[in-house]
Amino acid sequence: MIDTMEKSQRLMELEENYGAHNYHPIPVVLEKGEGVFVWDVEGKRYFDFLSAYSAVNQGHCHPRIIKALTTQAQKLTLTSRAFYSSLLGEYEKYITEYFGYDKVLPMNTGVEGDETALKLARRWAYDVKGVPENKAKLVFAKGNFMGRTLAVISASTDPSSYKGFGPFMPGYELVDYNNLDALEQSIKDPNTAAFVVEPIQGEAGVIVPDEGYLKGVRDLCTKYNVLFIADEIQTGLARTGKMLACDHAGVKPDILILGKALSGGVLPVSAVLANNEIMLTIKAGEHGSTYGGNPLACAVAMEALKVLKDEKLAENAEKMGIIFREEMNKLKAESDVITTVRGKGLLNAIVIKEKEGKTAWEVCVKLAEHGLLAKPTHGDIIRFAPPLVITKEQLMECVAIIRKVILSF
Ligand code: IF1
Repeated sequence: MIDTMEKSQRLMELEENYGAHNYHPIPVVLEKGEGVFVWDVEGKRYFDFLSAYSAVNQGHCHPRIIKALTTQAQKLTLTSRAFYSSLLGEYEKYITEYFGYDKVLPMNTGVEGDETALKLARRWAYDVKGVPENKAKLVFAKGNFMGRTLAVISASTDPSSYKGFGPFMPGYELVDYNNLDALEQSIKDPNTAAFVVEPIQGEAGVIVPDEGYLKGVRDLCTKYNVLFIADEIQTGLARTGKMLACDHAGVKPDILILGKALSGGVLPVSAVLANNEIMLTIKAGEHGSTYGGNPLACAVAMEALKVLKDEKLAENAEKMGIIFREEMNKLKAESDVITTVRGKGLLNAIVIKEKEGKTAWEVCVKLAEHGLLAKPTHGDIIRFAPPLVITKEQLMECVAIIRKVILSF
């Protein structure tokens, strides 16, 4: 036992000594994953309730997605966009029909998807809406999280994202999330290109807006000829109980950004979807990426999308989410450690009340000891987002673990 614990210790020290210190992980060293489970280097098994921040919605190492990956990897992995490839067009047809848009622009990481959408919005504002050069305004909701590049941290209200990285991008305006009056005040400015919003704010702590908010956003954006851009990188792809979180409200964004689970956690694949009026404003040579739309990504993304539908993962997320929140609310009634339970589908969070100096971090460390991995955000919030393939029996086992840990505080 001591011998094996030493293995974890040694590997954590390696990261500490040779890696940048831009993360503070839970002290668990993982080496294998399958479905809802991951195993550490000592062979201990855990339920994964983070799912790599919702990138492994389809479950770890999904056999169909891995097969698509390995088959394609032996054939052709990268051509660059200097040439056509045999899979790109097929993938583009598949994903645009899947989500109902004219065109897709393939990128890799989520933040590149966001950057692409911002560039498209500015270009559309100049070429289509007629905004004077360099005057386009982009509007964001406070509490947003879109990743780590300078363009998106320029819109952040979280000091841990932006502090010490200025100067920031001009032409931005921030409005309160979930506030339609504030949005209208901002976007009625005729120079407004777009409003960018997460349908449910993830990093902010799984903040679900009021019923009617997204419908209101859609209507206001239409009224003022402003693009409605939805960042569904975390909320999309069945996570919240529908294919897209916007589907709950029955609204369609002008630009849809996807990432994370678009590859089932296999490699970075993101996509920006829009209709021709917007997408065709960017011409050859004006935007791109070496790896964007590579054959490997095309093969994997198509299979990852097929798995979501074939395995009815949105339906399962919806059902399991209802049970999970019900159980967490029961627990909340029994323990004053939990102050709030919220979420949609299998994107959920509980808020932990600090008790005798015990914090959400310590709850997560104890959960890990009991075989369940989750990570705190903003000090007192714990996000619970298991792979969507979780069964009711597994979910109830996890509820029992969470119960035991919470009641021990
Ligand atoms: C990290 C949180 C999740 C995102 C939305 C774009 C991106 C993300 C809505 C960028 C990324 C991540 C990245 C991860 C932590 C994380 C996160 F805790 F910050 F809030 F998922 F819950 N839009 N989210 O959530 O995508 O460029 O990273 O592929 O370690 O920074 P990316």
